[in-house]
Amino acid sequence: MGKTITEKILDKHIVEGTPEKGEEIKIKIDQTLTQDATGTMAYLEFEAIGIPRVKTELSVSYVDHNTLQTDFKNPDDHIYLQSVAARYGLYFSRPGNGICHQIHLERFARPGKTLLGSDSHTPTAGGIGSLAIGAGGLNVAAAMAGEPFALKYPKIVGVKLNGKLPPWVSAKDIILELLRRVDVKGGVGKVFEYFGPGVKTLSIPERATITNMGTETGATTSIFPSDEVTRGFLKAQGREEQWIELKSDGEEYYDEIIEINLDELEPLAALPHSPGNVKPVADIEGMEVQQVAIGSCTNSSLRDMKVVAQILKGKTVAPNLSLLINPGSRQVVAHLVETGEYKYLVDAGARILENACGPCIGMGGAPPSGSVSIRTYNRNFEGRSGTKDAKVLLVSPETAAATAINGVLTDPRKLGKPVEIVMPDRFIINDNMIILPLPPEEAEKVKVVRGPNIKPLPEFPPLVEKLKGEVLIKVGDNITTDHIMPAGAKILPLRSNIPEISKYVFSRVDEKFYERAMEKKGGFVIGGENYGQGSSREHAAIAPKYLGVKAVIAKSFARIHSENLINFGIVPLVFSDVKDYDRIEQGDKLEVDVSSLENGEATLKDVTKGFSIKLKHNLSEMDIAILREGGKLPFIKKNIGGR
Ligand code: MIC
Ligand code: SF4
Repeated sequence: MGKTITEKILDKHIVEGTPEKGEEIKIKIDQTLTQDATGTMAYLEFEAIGIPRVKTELSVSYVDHNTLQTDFKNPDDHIYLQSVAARYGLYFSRPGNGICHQIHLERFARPGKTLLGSDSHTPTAGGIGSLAIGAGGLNVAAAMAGEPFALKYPKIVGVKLNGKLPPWVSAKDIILELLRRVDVKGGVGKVFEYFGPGVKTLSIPERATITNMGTETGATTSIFPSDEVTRGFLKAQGREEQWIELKSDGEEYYDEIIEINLDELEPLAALPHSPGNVKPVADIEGMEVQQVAIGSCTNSSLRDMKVVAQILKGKTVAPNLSLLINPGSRQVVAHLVETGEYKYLVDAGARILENACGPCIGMGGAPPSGSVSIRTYNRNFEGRSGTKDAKVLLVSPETAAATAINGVLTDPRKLGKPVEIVMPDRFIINDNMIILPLPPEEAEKVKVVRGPNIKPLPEFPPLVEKLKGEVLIKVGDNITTDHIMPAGAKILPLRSNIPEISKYVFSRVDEKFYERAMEKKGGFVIGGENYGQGSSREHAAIAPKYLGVKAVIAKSFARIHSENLINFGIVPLVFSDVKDYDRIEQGDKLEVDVSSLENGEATLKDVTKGFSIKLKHNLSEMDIAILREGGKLPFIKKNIGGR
């Protein structure tokens, strides 16, 4: 029987379980990536597992999130990461080299390989035909230790691209169109696999923009075929020998098909505060704008920067706004410098920032109060920019650049004749900011350096059968990990220090949460649909666990967050009847009986109101075993530690 690309890669990597939709399988992981904000924790976990060297084909540690360095904390983390990489056989991409997903695509991602990354936008590598999945740091640490990654065999949605994009419409508009149709949880439990005649019209960075932001649908991952375009990109990166062809055996093998006619697309924008809130730019044109920000792992490739440079050529950034640009990597900058296009950006008055995540994660570049910020990024959750009342719209580089010169939200089609860009046949390859893994004999001698900000991992006891406590907070639908554990310039530097970062749990939603959790000695969280959407940060699980959160009871969960909750011993439970959500309030005293999780159930007694309800869960046998041990670290130590 024929197969899709996803099935071909999954079936080649499967080490446990049966390849049937919805069944739990375990797959071998070929490559891993981490970034610094999740990486310090991931390597502390890897160290705790006790394996002398990574067992993957390739593992890379990137530094791109925490580069503000307002005090010793971030640089200390960087030194820790560099020394850990040297000690355990990893590649280390030095700060300044660029954004992890952009560099991975340029230098390491390979068609047909599996990649697990401690960042939710790891699927960027799907643009080159890699099966790339985002996960919590502990799952990545386990993969580096040679453990397979567990996932539910996904449904495979074929996204058929017909035709060709019209002028001024680009890859970002394709993924915004998909988000418009399926919204922020339409991808849960699914892989979006692209096919059809439109695929060959898209370059690898354009494909990567689409797979990157596929994350915002909640999908397990997104993937493109590996074709002649892929081969050309790999050749231009000096790694043509890594090319293999990957294509689906036919439309009939997809579980569902979504068709997008590229010719019919127009410039789109995701309005505040959700990437799924998509409208045509033409409908909201003329909106006053105070900031334009171009970059992030979604739109910082050479293709995107060249388009922006050509639009800005000979123009000046409008006086009422500020234009911030983060190129994705040094390779991108080197090209822009070589062709003179960098000068177009400088001359136009762009504020060119470091090759890093920057304002995307609130590390500088916060917009003014109550302002509108037009960004090429992938997330516009409330407060993520660092300014609570700012309104962030997500758009293509074309729309952003047109807006930057016009001063108001502008449909780029208004600019007239489309700009032309010339892509190089061969990229400028300079890996001098990537430190290679040391041979084992030398690696063993390396001493890991731990600054004072790097605190040991807290240890958590095994699960008890009856969980008791108060509802500490009740939240609505689509609560993001940015709500649960905010990032930004003040909080991100605390990622290696759980006691400190815990003080900010839910701080943007309810300033009193930390105090209350401490006073009540922990308790429960009640959530709506898609609880924990967004980032892979396991701090959104570890920090609540540290504050004594025992279970989260929600209408449904986002995949990565649910995995993180399990990994740190917080039980993710689901209402059997969603109407029960309305019956429970903050402050209610609850007793949750988890003694029968193995039978697929749990019961909740609301002691305050005097009623009992049934709960369910989506936990596998292994998840339950992990929870019973008190989390994945004690579980792994028991099963593979010291091997
Ligand atoms: C994000 O875009 O939210 C982040 C910051 O890259 C996160 C990872 C993190 O919180 O460190 C992600 O997407 O997983
Ligand atoms: Fe960095 Fe933003 Fe991409 Fe996250 S989404 S990896 S913060 S650029």
